[in-house]
Parts: sequence; structure tokens; C-alpha cells
Amino acid sequence: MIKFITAGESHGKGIVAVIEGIPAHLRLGEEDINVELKRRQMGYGRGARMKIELDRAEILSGVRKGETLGSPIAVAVWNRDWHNKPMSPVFVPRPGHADLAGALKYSQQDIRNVWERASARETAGRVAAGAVARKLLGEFGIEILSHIVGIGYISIDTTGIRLELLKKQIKSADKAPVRCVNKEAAKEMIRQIDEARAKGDTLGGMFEIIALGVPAGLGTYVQWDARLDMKLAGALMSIPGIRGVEIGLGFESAGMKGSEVHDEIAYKGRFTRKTNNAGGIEGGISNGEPIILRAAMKPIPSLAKPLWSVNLKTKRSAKAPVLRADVCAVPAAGVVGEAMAAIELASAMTDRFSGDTLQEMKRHFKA
Ligand code: EPS
Repeated sequence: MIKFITAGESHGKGIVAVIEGIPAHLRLGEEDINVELKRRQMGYGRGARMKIELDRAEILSGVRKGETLGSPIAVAVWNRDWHNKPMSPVFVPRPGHADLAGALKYSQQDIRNVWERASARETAGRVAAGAVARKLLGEFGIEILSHIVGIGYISIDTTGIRLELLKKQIKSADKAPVRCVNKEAAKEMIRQIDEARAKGDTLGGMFEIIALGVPAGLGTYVQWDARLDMKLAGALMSIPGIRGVEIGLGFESAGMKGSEVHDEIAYKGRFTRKTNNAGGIEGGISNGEPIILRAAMKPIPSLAKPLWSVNLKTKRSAKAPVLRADVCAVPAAGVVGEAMAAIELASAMTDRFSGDTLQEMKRHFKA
């Protein structure tokens, strides 16, 4: 099993991720993490903070001479925008952010004490941990991709596209502004982001995760909390702003007939399916087909044209504070989603093919 935690505040010294359960002798360098951190910083609609930061990993522990030791791996991403002087307090919570709920829970009047940790900057730590998990998955031929399938009112349907072609399209769209494989839809997404920015508004959307090469047999139905779909859905749901997760056909399957939904089984030297509506998981277990997940992100709650709220001190109506923020962070959320899926899949792999060393894990995998 792989465990990970993050620590750090948005304007503290940095974000740290600690990941445990990675076997010894996996080749790992800071550059493996940096490529993923860079991807998280990209995307049309990001705020000014991304122009300040140059997220880079510093491996603090768990790696020697470019190889993991089997001990906890700690990675730091230092903040450039580190405020070491006290900042003026904020008393008006933003609707939709953690501000009010956090202030009530931790008995805080200065909302900065809530948002410093609740900020999506924390996801830099997740992406760092995810990059380590991804490196382990790569040893077993498992690849994780993501692409944007919706922003605002625009959404695309890629179900008819052959997976090999879709994979190519996703790889070439990865550096494009909204990471969407449909160029026409991407233009409209960008136009909508511009419009939202001009109006002081924000936008949400939907990303899809595709995990290729996942062997059959990860996860299990024998206990509720061991199901792979539960773990993956929970992992995606934990990303700030995510309000819904689907697996395979997801919500659409609720309105369809059983004969339309379930993937008929054939045998051609191995078990095959013509369709993958199940999204690669049946009975809480990976079935050998690609794993397909989608997550819906709500619009960012920091609005340039703010909503009404209440001052926590005076209890009088007040406009929420106007802060530097993203107009749309869905392209970046997709990268965070990949990281979370990588961690859960790597964890399921270490459960299934456990080993103290990578070689031992590979022997179990081969067997
Ligand atoms: C983020 C850093 C933050 C925000 C954003 C994500 O930096 P700052 O608050 O200094 O501008 O840009 O956080 C949010 C959108 C949020 O709602 O918390 C980052 O590194 O991703």
C-alpha cells in the first residue's frame, strides 16, 4: 500500500509531499517530477500566481544516487511567493470556498488562516507524489493520460474515437491551451474563458482520465473499502473544486437498458470486449480494459465581480474579497487528476504484487 500526505500553505515556505510504500531500486530524479509540476502550471485561464512560480522539485529523502531506498520519499516545492511578513487580515468569506466552513471549524476570524491551506496550491504536492507513483507504474507499462472534455457550456464526446487515435490526439493536445482534442471546441472554450474574465466571472468544466495497460485483478469486491472504483472516485473527489466523478458511462448508464450498457465478453487468446462502458472496472476490480474516469469541477470561487457575503466580525453584509485567482483551472485539474489516479493505481499495484524491491515486485507481476 502507498500512503502519502502533503504539508504546506499557499504562501508559506513551500509545499512538501511525503510518499511511502514505493519499493527500493526505482530510478527517480527531480526531473521526473519537474515535468509533471510544469504541466500543472499550464492551461489557459490561470491567474498571475503561475507567472510568479516556477515549480521545481527538491527531493529531500528516500532517494540515493538516483534510486529509491524503500524509505519515505519527501519532496519539497518551494514557493517563490512566500510571505514572511504578516499580511492584513481578511474577514469576509468567499461563497463556495472553504472560507466560512473553515473559519467556523477552526474558530478563525482572519480567513487567511483558512485559505492558506485550503488553496489549490496544495495540489503541487499531489502532483509531485503522483509523479513518483507514475514512475513506478511506468515500470509495469501502465500509462495515465488526461484531457479536457468540457469547459463552461461546451462539452465534447470522444466515445466514438478509437483509443489508439485518441491517445495520439491527447498527447498532441497536452501542451495546447485547454488540453482539448477537439480544436473547434477548444477555440470556443478559450473564447468562453476570455468572456468570463472580461465579466469578472469564472468557469468550471470536466476532465477525463484514461489509464492504459492496467492489469486485471487490482482492487476487490470482498470489502467495501477495497474496491478500486471507490478508491479512484474518492481520490478524484478529494481534488479542490471537484463535485462529481464518473466511471465509464457513469451517470449516463442510469438511463439506459442493461443490454445497452454491459460489455459483451469474447475470447481471442485472451478475454476481450467490443465496448468499455464499464470503464475498466467490474465488481470493484480492474478487468484488463482501459480505466476511464471523468470528474466535474465547479467554477473557481474567487470572483473579480464578487458575490455578497457577511463580515465575520461585524456580521454586516459585505462583498466577498477580490483576489488574484484563476478564471478557469480545469486543464490543470486534469493533471492533478492524473496524479491522484497514479497514486491509487500504484497503491493497488503494490497491494497486488507486493515487494520490498522493484525486482521483487516485477517477479510477482510476471508470475
Ligand atoms: C494556486 C495558487 C493560488 C491560486 C490558486 C491555485 O495562488 P494565489 O492565491 O497566491 O493567487 O492561484 O488557488 C485557487 C484557485 C484557490 O481557489 O485556492 C496554484 O498553485 O495552483
